[in-house]
Amino acid sequence: MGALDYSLYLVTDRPLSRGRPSAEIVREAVAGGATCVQLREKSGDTREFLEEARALRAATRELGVPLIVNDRVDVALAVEADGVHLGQRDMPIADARRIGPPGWIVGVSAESVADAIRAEREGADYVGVSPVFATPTKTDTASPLGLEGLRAIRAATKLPLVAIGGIQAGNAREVIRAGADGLAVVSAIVSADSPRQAAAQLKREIAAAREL
Ligand code: TZP
Ligand code: MG
Repeated sequence: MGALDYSLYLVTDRPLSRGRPSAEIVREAVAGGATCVQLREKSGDTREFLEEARALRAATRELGVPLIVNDRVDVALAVEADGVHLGQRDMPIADARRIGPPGWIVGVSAESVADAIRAEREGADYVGVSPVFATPTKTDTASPLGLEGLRAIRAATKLPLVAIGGIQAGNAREVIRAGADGLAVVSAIVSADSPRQAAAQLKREIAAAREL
């Protein structure tokens, strides 16, 4: 797979989706302009994770957007996802590369400049800058980097940066202006009355920030 469009990177979250299936959220969000989808499952067993992954693989294929699986290299491989997203305590990049197919996308979360530099050296395809702002969606995060922290990571690596944590329409422009190539969003899309409209609004903010 060539360079991805990370502009609006939807990260799924079933508990925050108000009873709507993730495949439906994905369809709506992509209709609104989401360019990339990450399946993130933090509870349930492997079978359940796999079923979700298969459903999202079918939907994302049909929609023509890449599917990245969070944490689980085995699940990503089993459903032929486009790649995997790894945290600092997940499988190292080199191991994921060794067992993944050629051209696999390997993204890594960085909570500091040092993490981002290491991710680049180890061959990550992109860096998730985490978290930019405080968020109730993930409670075990490092302290928020803020826009300053994001700028520092921007200055330290050439890799595409996908910012995550507390991102919504009201702060989207400043995050892009601070150097993010894309916005990774959970609650502002999955919990919205209309994930389609929420995604479209975020896309407009991204476009506006890039025009400045
Ligand atoms: N990693 C760092 S913050 C976060 C993840 C998965 C959650 C972001 O959720 P939200 O609802 O977009 O703030
Ligand atoms: Mg992880």
